[in-house]
Amino acid sequence: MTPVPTLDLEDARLLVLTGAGVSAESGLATFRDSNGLWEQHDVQDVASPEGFERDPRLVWKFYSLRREQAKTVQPNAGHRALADVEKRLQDRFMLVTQNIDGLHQRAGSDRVIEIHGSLFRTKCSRCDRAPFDDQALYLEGALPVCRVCEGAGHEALLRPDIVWFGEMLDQGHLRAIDAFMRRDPGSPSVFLAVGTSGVVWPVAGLVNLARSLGASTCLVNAEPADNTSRFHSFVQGKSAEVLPALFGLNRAGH
Ligand code: BJW
Repeated sequence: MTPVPTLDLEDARLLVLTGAGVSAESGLATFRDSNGLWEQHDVQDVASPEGFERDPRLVWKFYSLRREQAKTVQPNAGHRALADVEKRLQDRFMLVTQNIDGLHQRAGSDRVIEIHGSLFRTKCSRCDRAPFDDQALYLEGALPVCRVCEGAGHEALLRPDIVWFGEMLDQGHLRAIDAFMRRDPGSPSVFLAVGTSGVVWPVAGLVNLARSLGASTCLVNAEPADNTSRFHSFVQGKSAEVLPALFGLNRAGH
């Protein structure tokens, strides 16, 4: 681990972006590391609308197994450090997670935007009824169908409420992030990205927006990310070790 500075958050707003690396120390596989999810699955088969159309059973199996596994693991010290700093900063804090595993909320984070969706919500593949909480596993037997569509004489499968490749992110989420970043112009702000390879857009571009608005930017990652050069500082290390130190939580009194 490289030496870890302590972030000066006095009066500052903090926007944190997390990715799969944050949950790695809880035991969940990342996507692009060796032995990651994309090494075992073709991304177009399990994480695209076309893949779902071709083989919905395969897609439901992939997400049902991840649903099952996410419930058996626990948040780690990195998740807890972020929940702790949120308690200190209150409305000066926002957490944007690309993770769909719910571990931030289980660690106590409230101000969370799940920008790529949630493993624990399901929606209709056809109509625009609101997504609903769902813990069910669809590993065998009939696949779930939308009762609303059925009532209207259409056949439509339910699908995970997850943003797949080629799909738009929620515009309300993007507006909320933009508004948070633009609030109180002139006051200090910090953008911190943790455990993400910086490969997937549009989220990989948030660092550019943050910089254009004058934020100081920091990346914490186990290895250099695709967009490392866009950050003012890079701390190489594991998030469960780096985050508590970065927020000064290892000092006496915390
Ligand atoms: C640790 C660690 C430890 C490990 N501590 N660190 C502009 C340019 C090029 C392409 C595009 C573009 N704009 C849009 C696109 C297309 C596409 C895209 O980005 N493609 C690129 C891959 C080339 N984007 C989209 O389609 C998005 N939609 C969109 O933009 O709509 C408009 C549009 C559509 C089409 C064309 C143009 C515009 C939607 C993206 C949806 C992503 N969904 C996924 C899967 C679903 C969720 C799921 O199944 O879980 O979300 S993809 C997958 O990648 C998942 C993740 O959230 C996401 C990011 O991955 P993440 O979190 O960074 O994980 P890894 O594995 O990549 O990295 C982990 C890192 O952690 C590593 O670096 C490790 O070193 C590190 N690490 N242990 C600290 N202990």
